[in-house]
Amino acid sequence: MKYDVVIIAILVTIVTGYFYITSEYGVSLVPSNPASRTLVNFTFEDGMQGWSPISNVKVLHETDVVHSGKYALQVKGDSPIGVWAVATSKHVQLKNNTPYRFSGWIKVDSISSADASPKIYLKVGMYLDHKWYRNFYSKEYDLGHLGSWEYVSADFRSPEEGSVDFNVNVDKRTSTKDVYLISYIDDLRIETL
Ligand SMILES: [Ca+2]
Repeated sequence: MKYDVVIIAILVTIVTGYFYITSEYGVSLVPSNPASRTLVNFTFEDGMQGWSPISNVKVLHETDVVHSGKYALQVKGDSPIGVWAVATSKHVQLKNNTPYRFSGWIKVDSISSADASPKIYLKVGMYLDHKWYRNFYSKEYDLGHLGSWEYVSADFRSPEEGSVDFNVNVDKRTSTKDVYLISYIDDLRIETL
């Protein structure tokens, strides 16, 4: 390949997600990205994608405040003492003994609590043979920059045996605090590593 052809191939790869192999005989396409690695992608562009609120919270299909595209999910309301999660996704099946990365974007506009230090996380709840097994938490949302979108992630590996599935949650990481919040989530993804 000539130098300029290599540059063009790199640019095309970045823009399209495909790597074009050029030769004097023609051009062929090799997927370089990893759409096939994405197990689930909560973009909310086609609806609520199976998300539901817990307790007194509401989830709404959001059109004004988005991380990307035209829609996000608004999570708003009072999560009382006695529950951990604020909102939850549908359950999705996982392969056994596989490394995964959960990542996503969350924006908290307002948070208050009778407790002095309420916190908000994204969480992957893992289920083994249809019973809760363990949780994987992102770092907490940085309440020092309320109103900003923040990227959070968590890596985990699925168990070697058994039927494994998960859901994704907006979560307080405690059941002993009430929290009232106005928040948004978008582009939440689980992919294999
Ligand atoms: Ca979106």
